[in-house]
Amino acid sequence: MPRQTIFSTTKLGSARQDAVHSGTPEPESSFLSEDNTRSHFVSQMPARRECGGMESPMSLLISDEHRQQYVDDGYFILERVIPDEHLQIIRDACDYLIDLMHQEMDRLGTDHIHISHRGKRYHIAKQYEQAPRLREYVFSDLMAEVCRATIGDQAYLFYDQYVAKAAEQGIKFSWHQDGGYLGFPHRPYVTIWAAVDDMTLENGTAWVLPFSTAGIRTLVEHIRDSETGDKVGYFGRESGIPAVVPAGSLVVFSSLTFHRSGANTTDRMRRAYVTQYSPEPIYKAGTKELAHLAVPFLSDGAISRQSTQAQ
Ligand SMILES: O=C(O)CCC(=O)C(=O)O
Repeated sequence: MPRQTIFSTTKLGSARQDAVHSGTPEPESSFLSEDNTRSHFVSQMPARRECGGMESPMSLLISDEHRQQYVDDGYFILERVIPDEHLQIIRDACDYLIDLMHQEMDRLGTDHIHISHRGKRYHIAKQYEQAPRLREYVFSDLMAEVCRATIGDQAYLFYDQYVAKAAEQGIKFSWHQDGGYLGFPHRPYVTIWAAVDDMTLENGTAWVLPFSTAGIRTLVEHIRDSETGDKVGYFGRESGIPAVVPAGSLVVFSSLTFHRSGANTTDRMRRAYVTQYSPEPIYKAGTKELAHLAVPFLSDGAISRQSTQAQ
């Protein structure tokens, strides 16, 4: 059955708004703007795909409208597109990586490493090779399809990061461009934020600020928040658009797109897994030293063998 791509800008009724705020499971997920207007493209999947099936439908997932939204506003979302098997791999990786982070905190005698805070919020970066089978997702057909649609036919894994917010403790994450953490001009790369759990306003989902709302699509200077360690790049009044999406969805945005996330006020952990791909290796400004990773992924649009073989 072909997937249906819808673009809608629909005023939503108050019943729907109540459902969002009460945490009632939603029949359909969406980005909601502040004025309660839905304004994004939705790829509807009749069911989750199996891994390794005969079907190769990936090109159907990303429409011309998604591509245009990425150009115009710096983001798009794909709902329920992560195959079940990969979602399970990502979930299993969470406990494993948090355990490693605790071991490292213990070793250093601290409860705070970079922007991770023990028992509250974890940002576990560049550990994809540690967690069993995680690379299968990182270098999957799905990631390849998103890369081709956003940064083109050359792609390198630049960064990966687990972002887990503990129940009732998970603190918010400030407005930033991912490029703000890099801190120097670069050819934009793409961030693929995967919802590992159902995402709600209450559990601290991610919010994006479309280019057209921010009024800017270039890198801005970020300022470090001394309390959280977060870098902050937007101080305006816009609140952005929250990603109220089911587990298995992707929020795809540019390294120049402002985004943030809320606090987790629920009694369950909220998990997201982020991978970033660049169209070329990124070196620290004025040096030949890589800023982060540069694992070859796509070459002329094809998945490179290097990325599929275990290191
Ligand atoms: O999942 C989140 O809380 C947001 C993560 C984020 O903004 C980032 O990793 O840049």
